[in-house]
Amino acid sequence: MQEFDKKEFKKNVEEYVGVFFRKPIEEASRQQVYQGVAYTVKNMIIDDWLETHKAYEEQDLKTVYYLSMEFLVGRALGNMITNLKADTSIREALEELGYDLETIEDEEPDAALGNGGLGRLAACFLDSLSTLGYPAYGCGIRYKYGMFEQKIENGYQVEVPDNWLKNGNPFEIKRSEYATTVKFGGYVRMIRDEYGNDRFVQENYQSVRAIPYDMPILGYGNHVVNTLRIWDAEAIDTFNLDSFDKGEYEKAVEQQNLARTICEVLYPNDNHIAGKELRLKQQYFFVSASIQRVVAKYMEAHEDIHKLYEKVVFQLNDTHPTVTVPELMRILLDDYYLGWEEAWDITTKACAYTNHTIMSEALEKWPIELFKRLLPRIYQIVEEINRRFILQILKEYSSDAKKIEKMAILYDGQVRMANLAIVGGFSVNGVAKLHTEILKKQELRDFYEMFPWKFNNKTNGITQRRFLLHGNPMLASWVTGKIGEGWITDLSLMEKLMPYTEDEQSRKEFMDIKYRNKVRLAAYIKENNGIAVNPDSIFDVQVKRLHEYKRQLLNILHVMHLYNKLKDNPDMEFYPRTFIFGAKASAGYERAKAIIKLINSVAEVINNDEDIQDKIKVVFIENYRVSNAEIIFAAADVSEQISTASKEASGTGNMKFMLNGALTLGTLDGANVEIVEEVGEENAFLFGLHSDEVIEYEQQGGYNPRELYNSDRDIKRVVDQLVDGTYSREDKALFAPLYESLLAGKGGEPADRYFILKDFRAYEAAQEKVEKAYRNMEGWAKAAMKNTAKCGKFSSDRTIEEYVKDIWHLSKVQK
Ligand code: CJB
Repeated sequence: MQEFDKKEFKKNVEEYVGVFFRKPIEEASRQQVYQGVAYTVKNMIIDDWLETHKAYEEQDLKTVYYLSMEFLVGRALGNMITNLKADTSIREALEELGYDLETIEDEEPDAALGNGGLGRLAACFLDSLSTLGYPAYGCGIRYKYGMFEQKIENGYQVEVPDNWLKNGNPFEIKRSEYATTVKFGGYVRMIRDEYGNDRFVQENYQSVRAIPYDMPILGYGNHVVNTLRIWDAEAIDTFNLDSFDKGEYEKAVEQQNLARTICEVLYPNDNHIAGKELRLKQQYFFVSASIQRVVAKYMEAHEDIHKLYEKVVFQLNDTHPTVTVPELMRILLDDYYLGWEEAWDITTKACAYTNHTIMSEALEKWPIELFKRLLPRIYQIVEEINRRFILQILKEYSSDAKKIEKMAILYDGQVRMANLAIVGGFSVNGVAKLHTEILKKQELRDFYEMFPWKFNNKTNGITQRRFLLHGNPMLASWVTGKIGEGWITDLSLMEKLMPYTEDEQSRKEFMDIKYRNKVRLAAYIKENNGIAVNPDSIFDVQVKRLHEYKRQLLNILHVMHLYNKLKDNPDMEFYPRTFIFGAKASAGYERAKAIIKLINSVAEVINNDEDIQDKIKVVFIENYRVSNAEIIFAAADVSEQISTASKEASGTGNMKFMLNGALTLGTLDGANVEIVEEVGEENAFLFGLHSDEVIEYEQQGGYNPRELYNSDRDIKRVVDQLVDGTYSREDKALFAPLYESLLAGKGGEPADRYFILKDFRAYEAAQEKVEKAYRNMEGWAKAAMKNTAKCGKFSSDRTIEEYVKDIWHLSKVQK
């Protein structure tokens, strides 16, 4: 990139607006100006993008292909400006044009091609890969509709389609020259080729054209631009034949429909598998297109397919892209005519798998009938992988039938994707220390015993470029003022802030910034929710997907309990609190949706009760997403990380809060364990059952919440308030499903499966400690600053360096 030239920049914006909208800039809408700015910024990085790829080719560097159904990248413009280090100059240029940068940024829809943590992690990883200068592609799907937009109507979640492409996407480039064909269905026939070899060919299939769109992923200040390649489907044009019979015509129509539906919408499930046929089509579609292109590109520059793994590594983001294993085998066997052993050697050296959850409802299993019908050749290959693997089990464990039952890839009419991913790759990693230990000792124990060398931990991380530099500019410049700007690319340097925790003036500055960020969030809440909140109150925040295991219900039951106490005892000591929630529930997840309604109903009652004099406010922020997350993290005092121990594989929101100086109130789950290790127990609030206790109860079929309910008046009171109309005057049965989930369970599921009542008193006690700690402002300020100072480990830069060293073995590009 050349030096920034303000005049040139403004001229370009005006020209783009003119060319696209035939308007002088003074008459253009804000959206049109945004488009002009976006194209201008894209223009600024195009040369770097080209040169990066040229350098990769010249240096013949190994590349990681991060295969993921989700990339929750959010908005691109602000991120690019940040990473171009052009924030100040572009801000100035825009001001001269009569706009402020934030207003223009707000015109961009979030690219919400993901549900939550898993998709956002993929986006942070791409940012780090570019910033560190490693060759990488993100490979995914260009969903026409991303994560739905959430509206709250009368307290209920309503899902609105997210038509993020309606104004086009200025940052993408359609690469029709790399289109490939992906085949579904039909049958497999064996033929004998001219050399007398048996070959398998798929016949009578339906196919779609996969078209890649590339989006640039800019490194911070280093001119490295990697690519997020997302695939769209187009129909293969079979209608241009001169004539066709009935069968051909129907097939052409079916192919059109297939192409239309595949990339239509992201499944809005988090930690839960819906098992829909279309989802398997999506998986194979983007995997097949990606792998075909990767192999073709490799062969353009190399002779020997046997060495593919020296230049290529596929990271499977959860089991969703596991068909990578048989697809690569298919290409090697059927297109390159390799023998099974050779093909298997290459495949198992090229694939690596990340596990993101132990929730059983998230374990992907496909009915064999469906899998075979949709992917007949792939199924054959999976069968052979399974056959050989079972022989291996038999060899190592002779006749231990239990081993086969647990480890087989095909079992009980199902294809078990995790087992396939483990067997078909060289690495299996969990996403936090505790999670990896649980995988090794419990969930994947048999596999760990058989392949101990494959298992490793990679504790998640987040990018400080988005979640501090961009999201919290006041704190970012304060940090830079104290310790210089090295932290932007080396977060471990934040440790240098430690001495300032002892300095009164610095603490004052730090808390003053927190206050101003609370004012910013209060303004957002006022504008979006119409609720006035007091920035002097404690901002206690739980933002994440709505899931029973994340226990938003524990949080709101505790709010109900506090309200009861205040009503009983209006003069009790009480530090004003604002409880802030933000969460989307999967569209079909009834209990999760009932919890959203409950939070809003509780908010309605409490926020309008003059008796309690605004001591408690409850706010549910509509449509929680990457762009408003940045504002929320910056303003938080308390970070609620209260999942049932063992259930949250890592969590990454916890890290974003820490970075922004919030104190964790949490269980010993996921990465909370490591956060507390870094910052010290005295600077966090821990409570609740430990993971081994939870696992032990689970092995006994649960515990008896009724005993607790009957013996603890306060618990009984809040639980009863779910069904006595306190929060649902118009319909007492509204929250009955939640009441029942706590006391009765359903369909073999234990009562209070997530130990909400069991942990209630411990949570209450921890909350009391929070209040006490906050009253000591100096102590709180010190602890908050320590959180920021000790967050170095949680940069995704650190995580990526570990993946590179232990799994991917990449070299940095020389530029
Ligand atoms: N995760 O977001 C999802 N979706 C899933 O289907 C499974 C797991 C989350 O992945 C994050 C990134 O690794 C973790 O931090 C989080 O604990 C996990 O729930």
